[in-house]
Amino acid sequence: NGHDSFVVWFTGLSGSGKSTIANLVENELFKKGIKTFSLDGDNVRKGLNNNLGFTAGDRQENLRRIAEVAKLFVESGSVIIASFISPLKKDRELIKNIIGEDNFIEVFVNTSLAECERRDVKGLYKKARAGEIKNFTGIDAPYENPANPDLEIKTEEEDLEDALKRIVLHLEDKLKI
Ligand code: GGZ
Repeated sequence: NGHDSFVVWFTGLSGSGKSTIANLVENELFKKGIKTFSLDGDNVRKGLNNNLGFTAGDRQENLRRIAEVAKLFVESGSVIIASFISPLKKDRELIKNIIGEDNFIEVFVNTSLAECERRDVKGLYKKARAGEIKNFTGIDAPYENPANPDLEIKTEEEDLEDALKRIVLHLEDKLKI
């Protein structure tokens, strides 16, 4: 049962590398003639969800709306690449139920908190440690590791190119190409 529209959902800590990997995947699919559309904090939290913050309730509503939007895109025939921390199991279950299990590919970008904090690309961990940002995932808000992701990328152990190949192979299988 081949699919030509589905959602690839990247979950992982802030700074884990979700967006970097998502962009590479999008580029690879583009080369194969598959047009994708990306959803991430940059285009969603500034617009559709600009009334939401980072409490547990706001995150759930953020993710619920994104899942509903992704579902609409899937109905229109698109491949969606979504990159959100999506820290809680129950919220990821909700997302999967909205989108539909058959159309949902969960990719866990597993970078340890220690490594994300060491990289601290945007300086957010430093601010969270200083108490300047509250409810920061990994510091004073939880991240629950996915138990059974479709794919898991350990960025500290696996070469980025190898990880990319693994994801693309999985998607090619799904796309029957
Ligand atoms: C986590 C936060 C927070 C708090 C601002 N906790 O690395 P970034 O900057 O660019 O990506 C993070 C983004 C997380 O938004 P999501 O919509 O992916 O989160 S969730 O799925 O939990 O709804 C980070 C920034 O927003 N950011 N404050 N307190 N990340």
